[in-house]
Amino acid sequence: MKTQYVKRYEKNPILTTDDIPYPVETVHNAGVVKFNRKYIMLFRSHRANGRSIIGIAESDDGFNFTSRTDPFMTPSKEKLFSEYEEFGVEDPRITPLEGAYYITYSAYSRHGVRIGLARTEDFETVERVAFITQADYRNTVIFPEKIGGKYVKLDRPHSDISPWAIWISYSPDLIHWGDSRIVMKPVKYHWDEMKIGPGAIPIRTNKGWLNIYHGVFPTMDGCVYRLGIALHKLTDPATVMGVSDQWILQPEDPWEVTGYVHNVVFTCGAIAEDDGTLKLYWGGADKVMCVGTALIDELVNLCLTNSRAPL
Ligand code: BMA
Repeated sequence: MKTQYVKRYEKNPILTTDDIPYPVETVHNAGVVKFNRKYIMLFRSHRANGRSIIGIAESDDGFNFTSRTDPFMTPSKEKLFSEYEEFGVEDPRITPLEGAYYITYSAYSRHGVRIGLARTEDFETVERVAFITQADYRNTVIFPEKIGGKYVKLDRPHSDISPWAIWISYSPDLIHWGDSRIVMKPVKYHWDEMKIGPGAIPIRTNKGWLNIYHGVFPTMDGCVYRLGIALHKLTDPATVMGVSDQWILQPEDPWEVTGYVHNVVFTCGAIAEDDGTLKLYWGGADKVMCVGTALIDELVNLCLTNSRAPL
């Protein structure tokens, strides 16, 4: 018998290249947020030159999405930003904060990969704010509220000495970040032993912040990307109260097993609904977008009752 923490939507995949009215090779790794009673999805697409842009799709129910006719973000032409985005923009995450929506994305260039911060109030126009890391960072999620008077982010610096892990840092203004500390590491000979990185924007629950992250396991047949969960203390998210020992989602459907990159489920967004359910969005094999539902309480309990050490 297999326990299912995430129930896949029966009509997956929910967005594919066939749905996009401009030429793209992939549709995946999307941030999702509720805005004006609609669901807004910002998704990553490879163009046929192998570099990525960010598109936008909308939905009334969180399952059926329609793409707009034009991409939402392409590499910036503005002087400061263009130098660091020339190879593409990837993996957007959207944090609702103080009446605006902040988008963190991976900016690729000849100088490496770093995290850009953009801002929109209406999902019609978008402005670049700043780069909020140096090179060799990916997977940045900003918490949807200030904690202890500071903005808080989780991200994943590259590392050669220790397996790639999740770090926390703090900011007074969303631009300058510091007080960084490691909060969670991969576990040796475990499903996430090679690297881990933050996925969806942390979800506030009454027992803590639910962090849905990805973990990577190397095999003779290439890497497998799965999703796991951790619970961080509400008032002090540097404290991890529990990390589920088991994954909650792994590549199983044909479009998760085979695609642009095989054996990948990768999340950049989830929506907590008022009825205690979660809509979890993930890219399948770096090629299509999928959705599933879960019970938030069940995930929280899994973090607390069947946990492994965070560090
Ligand atoms: C990571 C990133 C993700 C991608 C994953 C699997 O390094 O590039 O955007 O989904 O690999 O290919």
